[in-house]
Amino acid sequence: MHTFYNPDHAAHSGKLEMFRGRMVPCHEVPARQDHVLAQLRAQNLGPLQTPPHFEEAQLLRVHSPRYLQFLQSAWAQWVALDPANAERDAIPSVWPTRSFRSDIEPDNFAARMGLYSFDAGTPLTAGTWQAARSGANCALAAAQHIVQGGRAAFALSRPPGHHAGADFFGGYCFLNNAALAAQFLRDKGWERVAIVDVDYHHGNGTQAIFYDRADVFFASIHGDPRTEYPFYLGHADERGQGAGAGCNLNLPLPRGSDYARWSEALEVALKAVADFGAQAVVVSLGVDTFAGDPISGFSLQSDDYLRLGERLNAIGLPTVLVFEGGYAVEAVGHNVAHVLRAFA
Ligand code: Q9C
Ligand code: ZN
Repeated sequence: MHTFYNPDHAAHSGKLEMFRGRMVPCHEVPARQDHVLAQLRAQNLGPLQTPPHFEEAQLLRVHSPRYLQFLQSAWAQWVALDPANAERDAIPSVWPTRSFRSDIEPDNFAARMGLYSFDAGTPLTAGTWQAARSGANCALAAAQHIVQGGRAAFALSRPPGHHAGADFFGGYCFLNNAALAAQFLRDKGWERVAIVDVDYHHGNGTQAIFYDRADVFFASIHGDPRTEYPFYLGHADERGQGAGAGCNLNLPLPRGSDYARWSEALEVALKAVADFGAQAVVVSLGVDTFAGDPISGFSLQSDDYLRLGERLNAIGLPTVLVFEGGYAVEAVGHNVAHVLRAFA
């Protein structure tokens, strides 16, 4: 498996996230990617490369101009408010919920943070833009790799992406790497692309980006949003709208689900992908479905990731795998390596 890893990922290293009225250490830490890279090296799982630079125009295929403008200038504006801010991350604390306007971009920095986000668990740091930008390059490079005839490629992107929408961050995500990869494939002439999201959490950002489109199918297996983050999207009755009706498939499962139950949902998702007639697949590969994950509720075992890799390979389509969540930091390396090893 050809892997594109993010050389700049550690530039994004949030300090604290809001949890039950306190600030606690961030779960989404640089060591996550370091452990994956170490395992890929130790197990000789194929060539490892840093990605080339892709034009901003490629990001604009998925994200709005004003959101990208905000993200890349946010840290400088945060520090301009108070030089002492250089020592603390920027975290939103006010949001426009129902009945508020989102068409007018406020001048106030905190207000703009809230306009472009949906939780207080995703700190924006000095290096967030640099890291997210290079992470997106990884996803685009992996997509380019299969466009050029490769069977599969892995984007070891960090920070993750699937909670980020066209114009918002949250859930530790800023740029939607999987969506960027899928859109890249579309732009290179692949007519029908499927995204299979196996992260523990529903990929609300990816779903929203493609919800009214017939050319990109989105299937997701995740903790039931009635009890699990991101709570407000990911129900089974969300099937797509307009031209995209029927092109969205959510398979929520209860906390505690094991591989026997989870893999039944995987079969349903892969059957739908085949029925859709996908020509390529993008996998949002979160391994926070692992039993040992500190913030999630499924009970997959390390060996189950071998089954997952075999099953994804058996689809037989060109495949881009994009790293998403997984917070049992050391096990993340082994579990991702299992998927890639079994795929290859
Ligand atoms: N305070 C991904 O796996 N926080 N994002 C949960 C704990 C958000 C997970 C609540 C979890 C986001 C990419
Ligand atoms: Zn997740």
